[in-house]
Amino acid sequence: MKRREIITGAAMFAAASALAGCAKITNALNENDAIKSVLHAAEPLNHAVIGTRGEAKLYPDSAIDREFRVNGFDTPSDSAYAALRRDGFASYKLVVEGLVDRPQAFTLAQLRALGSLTQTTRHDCVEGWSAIGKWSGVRLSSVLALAAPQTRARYVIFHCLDRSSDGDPYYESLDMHQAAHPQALLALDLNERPLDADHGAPVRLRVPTQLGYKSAKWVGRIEVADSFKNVGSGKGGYWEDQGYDWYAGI
Ligand SMILES: Nc1nc2c(c(=O)[nH]1)N[C@H]1C(S)=C(S)[C@@H](COP(=O)(O)O)O[C@H]1N2
Ligand SMILES: [Mo]
Repeated sequence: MKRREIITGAAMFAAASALAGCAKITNALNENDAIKSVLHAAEPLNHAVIGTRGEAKLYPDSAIDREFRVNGFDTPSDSAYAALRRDGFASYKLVVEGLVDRPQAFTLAQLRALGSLTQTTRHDCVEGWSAIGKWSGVRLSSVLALAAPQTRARYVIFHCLDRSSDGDPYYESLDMHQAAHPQALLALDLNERPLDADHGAPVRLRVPTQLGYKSAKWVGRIEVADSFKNVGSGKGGYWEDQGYDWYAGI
């Protein structure tokens, strides 16, 4: 836990680049159920061990589930989203703001120009289903680095374009440590095609080291903050506000 507390903000992004350059770390932890259950019994240890250094298993193309299930709230149908959709998201901008030195608003073309990372990983929903998909997009840490998080920054909050049936916006959050994970991806493509609306077009988060609800769809705005206590009911995400675990490590 000490480690997590002392590494914050800008320092994390230097560390992220170093991690991203490392040879692939063993997946033994992910595959060893005995070790996993011990880790789950000790949540702080789990976070420390798997939080950034463990990597989710990568699958071959032959393992891809061609029908990737759709789950969660309804695809946004408000006029703003409908307008974005109508022009193929040409007018969409991903805003990155908050405790950053250089606020950003990226078009999809600009995001794609940042370089593409592809990873075939398994999405695990707490409801008890999984699906393997080939996700491509831009590394979250690359996008954040361009915005230059301030040293006070502790969390990255993802504000989504959809709402619950009660009208509550979907949102999620990662700490700087999780956001720096080399597999944390802002996905633009699923199975080599631009994300369709139901899977979160035009941009969704994919964090294969954490449960499915962390992988926020329809991301409209990324806020870098020192706390998430003033967002939603203050627990760090829509489902966390309903009592789900914030860390949600797999
Ligand atoms: N914005 C938003 N993101 C979301 C959700 C949602 O309802 N709204 N549902 C989450 C849950 S519980 C799961 S399992 C996955 C489902 O993603 P999929 O529809 O691509 O399978 O999205 C996650 N991200
Ligand atoms: Mo889920």
